[in-house]
Amino acid sequence: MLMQARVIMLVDFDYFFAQCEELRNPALKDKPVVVGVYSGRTENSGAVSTANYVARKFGVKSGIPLYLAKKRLEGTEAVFLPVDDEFYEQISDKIMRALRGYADSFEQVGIDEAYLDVTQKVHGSFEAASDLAQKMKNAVKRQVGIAFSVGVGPNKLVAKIAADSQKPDGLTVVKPEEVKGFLSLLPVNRLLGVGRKTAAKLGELGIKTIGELARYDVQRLMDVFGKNLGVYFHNAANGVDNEPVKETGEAESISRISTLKENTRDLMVVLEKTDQLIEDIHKELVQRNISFKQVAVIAIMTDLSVRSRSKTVETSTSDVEVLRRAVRELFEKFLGESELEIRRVGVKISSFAKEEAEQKRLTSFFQST
Ligand code: TTP
Ligand code: CA
Repeated sequence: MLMQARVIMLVDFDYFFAQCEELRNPALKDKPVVVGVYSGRTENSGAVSTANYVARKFGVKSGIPLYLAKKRLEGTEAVFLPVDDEFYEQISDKIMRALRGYADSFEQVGIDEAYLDVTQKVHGSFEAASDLAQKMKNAVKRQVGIAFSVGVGPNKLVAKIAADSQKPDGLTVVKPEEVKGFLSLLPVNRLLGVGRKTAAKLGELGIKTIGELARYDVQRLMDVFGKNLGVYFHNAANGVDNEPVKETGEAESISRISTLKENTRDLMVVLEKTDQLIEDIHKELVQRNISFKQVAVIAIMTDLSVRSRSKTVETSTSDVEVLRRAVRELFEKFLGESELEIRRVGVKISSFAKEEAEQKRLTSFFQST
């Protein structure tokens, strides 16, 4: 069977920590924003995690000392903020969740990058992939309020370099026939694994651009860098990369929790609230194309103690009715066992399985009959 060419995307959130800060405080948007890790020794000791593009115009970027950033931004309305990982994590999860649904397989890399294999989704078409990427950008902008850059290419290596080549809010598509031309004039340090030392070593061989590296005798590269690295450099420079997009684990549970209008022991009042939570959970379930086996309810009582009850349903399912019945059953039982009033209620599902694609299900159906 002929292997179909792959269509791979790399999504990279723009100036991520600083963009998150702009999201919760839009008044920051026109000012230089610097997010830093304060080491706490003196008021200004520490380093810049990232900065928005307004600050970058003043030469402020990831890794430089905070005192230097302060100096470069003197006389501006610059705002300096400490890193708030938990908040960025939350935003990141929201975006990742939204993106997953667009991919055949999805691999999150760190807090602000993800690879998507969309080959099937776009039937191998790079034009369709470009439209899909634009759709993703619009949807995330609308749903979460965050902008990102996308690179589209025939493999992870090209997708990544494509994404880097146009930021922020970029969309760069490199078709298979364009790969060599796209890479050839870029400096070698744009390749993963080529740091300062390697770049210097390559420079000694007269290799400055990826194109020069691509044309260089592979045997000589192997002599200088060893077999594995030599072959890797040769392939990478030629835009060859067969690394698959590896499905990364998704959050192991989905939960929603909410405060009741008034403290209660009334099952109907509780279920009215949990119905809203269930609807929300079910949306995410469908979006992520997974099914659950474990259902738990959480009750936070008026004395703020936290109680929970759980059960395992018979078969893995994504059926919202099964979820509703289980939640009802658990709360019925729980209310019979406790005396305090409930203040907040929660619903949590876990033990996920991937819902099989329709096609696979049909195939196994035919095989089993
Ligand atoms: P990057 O994707 O490298 O940078 P960025 O998202 O800030 O900017 P760009 O628009 O160029 O993509 O890093 C992602 C986040 O990781 C960044 O927002 C902050 C954090 N980070 C650090 O804390 N220290 C660092 O040295 C770097 C490079 C990033
Ligand atoms: Ca980024």
